[in-house]
Amino acid sequence: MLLPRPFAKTLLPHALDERVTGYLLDSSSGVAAPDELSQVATWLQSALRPATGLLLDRDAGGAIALQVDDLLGDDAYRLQVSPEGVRIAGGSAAGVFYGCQSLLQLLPPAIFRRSRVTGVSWELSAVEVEDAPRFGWRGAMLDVARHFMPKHDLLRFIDLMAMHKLNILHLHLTDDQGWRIEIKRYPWLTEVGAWRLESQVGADPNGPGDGRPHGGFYTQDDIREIVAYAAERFITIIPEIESPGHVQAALAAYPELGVTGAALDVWTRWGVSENVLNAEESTVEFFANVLDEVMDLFPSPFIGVGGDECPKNQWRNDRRVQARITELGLTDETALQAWFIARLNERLTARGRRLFGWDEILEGELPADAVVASWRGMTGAAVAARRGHNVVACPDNTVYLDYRQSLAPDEPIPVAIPLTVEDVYQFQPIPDGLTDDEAERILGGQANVWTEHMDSPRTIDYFVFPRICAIAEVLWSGPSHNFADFAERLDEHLARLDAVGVEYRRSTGPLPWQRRPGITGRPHTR
Ligand code: TNX
Repeated sequence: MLLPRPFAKTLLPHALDERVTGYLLDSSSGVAAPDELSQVATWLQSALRPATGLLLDRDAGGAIALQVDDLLGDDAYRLQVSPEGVRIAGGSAAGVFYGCQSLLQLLPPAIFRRSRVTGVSWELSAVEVEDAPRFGWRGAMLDVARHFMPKHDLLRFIDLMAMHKLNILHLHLTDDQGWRIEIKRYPWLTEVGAWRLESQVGADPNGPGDGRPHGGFYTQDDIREIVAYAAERFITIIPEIESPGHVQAALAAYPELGVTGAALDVWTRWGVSENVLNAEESTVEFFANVLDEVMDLFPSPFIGVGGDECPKNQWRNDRRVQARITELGLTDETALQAWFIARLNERLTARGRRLFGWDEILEGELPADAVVASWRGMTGAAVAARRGHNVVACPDNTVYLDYRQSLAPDEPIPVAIPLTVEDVYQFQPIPDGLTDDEAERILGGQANVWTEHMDSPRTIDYFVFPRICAIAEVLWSGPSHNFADFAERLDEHLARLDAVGVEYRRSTGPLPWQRRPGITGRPHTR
């Protein structure tokens, strides 16, 4: 039996077809899986146990059978529910995992509760679902630099990503306002760089600060734990170490990396600091050494080096930097930035990794293998794809989840333009006008969660949900978007988010998640 609606969705309609008998999960049910799927089986048991109280033992006979089917595409799965039981086949372990996520959605939303729920019958409708993602890069970028997210909360965020079949977590680990990863060779990066005296309040850089110290960092052991936890959920973590701008926290720790050499604080303001790296060989070496430790920790094929928003004033006005430009035979400051990125690229490619950076890295020579994150709209995506680069689409005017969610005066922070659920649902990761070959270079897209104005997991919940549900669906499903259909399924999905305890933004007004009329244009303030 096929689903009554066309399939390829991240959010499943709950009531599928009540006339057909399905399968009841009870104490006789077990999970059966070959060894290669034991990790997924364990995950499924732990997902089903808290609410149901069922053991679902591996040797109980196995009414839930997991298997790999080589005929299916890598991340694809087939999910069958009949009165005899449940069968989940995947093209790979990841595919089986996505099938398990769909299985949870077929159960009553209370399955997502973390404690025993009584009086619920854990019944599954009879279905047959075949599904596969559209894109291989279904991501979220989380900025743990502006506000540190403790490990426990980060693991929870990873679980929420997995629930939405997202598979890439781009972790923004360093910025002007904080350095969040232990680097053994340079301990002051975290001893000094992970802590700031206070934080700017709201959008006004000239207003008073909040007077509260803020900080924190992940030890290398923490990172190993986080990477493993994500891998068990088929999520790759892509670390990002910003350079040559957005580095004031590093300069506070090691002022010799800077142009002026002046003593600096870890920045307490938002925005883009003027303080950038100098162009000495020793500075390149410092950052390459940092990347070495980062590569030891993160198996990801892609390593982020940042490259965005590097103000050039200090370079323009500094004699030593100007002498370096001449010495290196470069034309100007833009070429210097490209030179810096290319030097880091050498260290990454020497270890078989690929450089990943923001679209500013297109402003100059860029190694062919580099992957470009297009954030200033979709222009960078088109340019990069035409030049032969792989692209990740994350245009700020569609998928920036720090942007406000309405024009209402009670939005926590009036950042930029409003982006409603419907707005983000219009996300088209492939820009218009590309040839088929060029379009192939778009790996997918990601939601970007910048945290200047999010100082707790609760606030992050509010900004991220339910907008990320819409982005996850766009990245999983085909190019045709039917918002009305999605909105209906989203309504059902909110019950799941409630059960998990996500403090999403509740809709107001008669047209819950719809675009407010009359709002156009790009943001000018952030
Ligand atoms: C621009 S997007 C930035 C971030 C800010 C964000 C705020 C990008 C590559 N750089 O540093 O946090 O705007 O919306």
